[in-house]
Amino acid sequence: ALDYPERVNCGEELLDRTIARLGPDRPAVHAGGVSSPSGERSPRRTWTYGELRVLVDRLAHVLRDEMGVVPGNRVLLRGPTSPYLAACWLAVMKAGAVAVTVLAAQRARELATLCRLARVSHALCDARSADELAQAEVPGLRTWLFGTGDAADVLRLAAGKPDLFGAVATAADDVALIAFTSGTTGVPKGCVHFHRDVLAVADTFAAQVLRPRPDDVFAGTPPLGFTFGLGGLVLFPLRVGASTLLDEFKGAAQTLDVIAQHRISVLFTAPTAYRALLARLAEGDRGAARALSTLRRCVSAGEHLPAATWQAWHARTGLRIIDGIGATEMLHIFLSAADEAIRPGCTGVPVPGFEARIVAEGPDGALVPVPDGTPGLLAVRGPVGCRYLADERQRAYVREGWNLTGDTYVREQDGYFRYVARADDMIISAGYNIAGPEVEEVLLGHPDVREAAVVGRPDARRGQIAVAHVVLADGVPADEATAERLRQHALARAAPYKCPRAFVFTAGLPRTPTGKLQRFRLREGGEG
Ligand code: 3SK
Repeated sequence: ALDYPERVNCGEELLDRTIARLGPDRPAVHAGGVSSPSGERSPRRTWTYGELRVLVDRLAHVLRDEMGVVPGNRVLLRGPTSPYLAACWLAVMKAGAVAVTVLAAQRARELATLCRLARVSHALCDARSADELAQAEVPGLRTWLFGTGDAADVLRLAAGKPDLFGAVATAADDVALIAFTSGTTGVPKGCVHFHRDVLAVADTFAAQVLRPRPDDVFAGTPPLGFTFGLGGLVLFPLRVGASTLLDEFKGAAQTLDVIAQHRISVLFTAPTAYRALLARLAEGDRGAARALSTLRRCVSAGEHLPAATWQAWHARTGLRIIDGIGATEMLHIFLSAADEAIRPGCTGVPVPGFEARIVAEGPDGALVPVPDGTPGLLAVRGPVGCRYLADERQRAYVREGWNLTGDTYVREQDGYFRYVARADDMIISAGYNIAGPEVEEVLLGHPDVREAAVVGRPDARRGQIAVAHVVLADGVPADEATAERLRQHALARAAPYKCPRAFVFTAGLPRTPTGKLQRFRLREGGEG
């Protein structure tokens, strides 16, 4: 059982306690070594745990003494992934304030809404992301920038501050973090998480499924404003004294290069990125294959990982991807499996500390468990859970003590949980229920297919028909012959009623800034 003391500060736990156990001289954070399209590499730099603590503690002094932040104040954190953004996050924790994490991709109008909902009083913002925040014109917001290089730069101010800051003795259930989710559409919801929640995700999924080591080097593509990235790139490595690359990189070529440069051993990314890496490896790039030799753990979340992608990655690299489902409401991953316990195509089993079951709504509105093998709503409970910031939707998410994540799942007889679809994404065609992800999985098994999304389109005769939006592999013609090949491929592997009745070839699929597929845009007729 997770038993945290009544007073615990997660920033202090992640930094000071780790230093107390392993000393200050281990590498903590790396940056740089990322090559631009012109081939120039950004300079590399590493901060030890001791150096990171000095930076964080000085920033905590700036927060308190210059910015006037008091415990409980909500501080917006905004910027591309960087050691400074992570240091600001840790400083906010140690100062006893509340980090309101947003994505660098969020626009002024969205930022204004988030600041209003979270009652943000202060902001710490990377100079590269400052314009949009200024345009948000948040009343009363006190914004401080880092990375300007001028006298008011928070980093300059920090340089003049003492090296040590006594962390505020927060209660285990004081609010540490507000993370926003709008799912794939809709009005944003602020998810409140406590200091103990931050530690709990590191002590459950990370400690018991991922099992990182102090000599691991972490990297990944999810931004720190997405709790998938915050956990994978900050909380999990620091909790065990490992090091982490905090820099921006994207696309298969940069990812492979970064893995090779920094000898990355733990990778966090999404299914789409694994497929893009596979496509790159298939081009026969020998250097690319060698680059992966340091990897020992690969984590996939953010979207369902099709068995075809898992198998292809395993066949190419020998590595077994650790799939997981998480949610901003739950802070991080709650169903997963590692090593020999992995069953490709199934997400896994409840992470130790969590319970999960499949339920349906009974006639009286109460939740009733459904038998194994039957699709139903995924319900989960554990050491973390959903606490929306003043939002009616709390009552729909947490029912009878269970968190209803909005996913349709099946629990197999052996206790493994298999993803079916988002509950509101089922396609109903001529009375049949079709789960888009199941058909996508079939299509992704065809070598001509790079990405696939299957959604419903209104149809006078059938109510809806399944339409496959497909990104083809390089060089495959987008023509009727290809559509026919894919149709035959699907017909040979899935019941005819599930097979797409139309194919749309597209250059890319619409995604949220956190990489989730926006099915509603495809349903509305939008493409990549
Ligand atoms: O939303 C998700 O998909 C997710 C996955 C893993 C960890 C955290 C999150 C929010």
